[in-house]
Amino acid sequence: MSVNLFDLTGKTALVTGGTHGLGMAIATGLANAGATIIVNDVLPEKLESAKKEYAENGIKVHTYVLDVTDEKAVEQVIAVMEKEVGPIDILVNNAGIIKRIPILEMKAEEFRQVIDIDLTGPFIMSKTVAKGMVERGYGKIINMCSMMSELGRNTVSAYASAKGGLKMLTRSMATEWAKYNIQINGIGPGYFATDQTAPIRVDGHPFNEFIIHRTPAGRWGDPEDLAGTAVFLASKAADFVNGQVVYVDGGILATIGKPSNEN
Ligand code: GCO
Repeated sequence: MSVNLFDLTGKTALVTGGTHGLGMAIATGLANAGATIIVNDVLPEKLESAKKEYAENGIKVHTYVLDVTDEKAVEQVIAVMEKEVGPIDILVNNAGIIKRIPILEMKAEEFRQVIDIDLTGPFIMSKTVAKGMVERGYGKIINMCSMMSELGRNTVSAYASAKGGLKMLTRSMATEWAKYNIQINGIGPGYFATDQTAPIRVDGHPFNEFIIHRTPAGRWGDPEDLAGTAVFLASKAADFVNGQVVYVDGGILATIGKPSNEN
């Protein structure tokens, strides 16, 4: 009998910040592959509107208010999630913020806030959820890295530092936890059409033109472009893949780019 390597039926996935954008697209992909979905956010109202949006697409999600940087709350709420919904088999560390401020103008507190949410949050979430995964001898952790895990850009120093660190945290988790049959990998999106990039994506904005020209695929990513990679990394098909970051970037990291007069 052939086995569907990508079937997530019977698995429970927690997607942090899965109330919009890339997180929602990933959670939708995991749900369509059979997973039961839990999402968290710090704002109850965002959870309410997300629940409705998922339901419109035929997906029932379990929602919990949780700040991924609050270690005590994470321990308490993960215990409640696992009691009410079931053991978390798949953790997607997606919740994150960005602050676009030149280094010379950025306050240390602003830098710390980005590192706290984008890097320390995944550390806290992973070490808490991994305890159960170790006991069960099974787990999948997917860390939302970025092409900023590899390259810098003006004004995003804190975000790039966090995402570079998240790549190395991914490798460190794989080093320590692979022996428990836990696979920990990252997804590195290129430039995607989301609320987070809306300010730099408006028609006529120089950065919009730059990205379209700099990306070999010639377009911004659509959040749905990420679902397949997330399902792959969450599935049996990736049981021997560990510590990797899969870049879903339209080819941007493959090239130094081309002159403005070349197609
Ligand atoms: C920016 C963008 C990037 C992308 C993404 C790229 O300001 O450069 O927001 O950070 O969102 O992270 O992988």
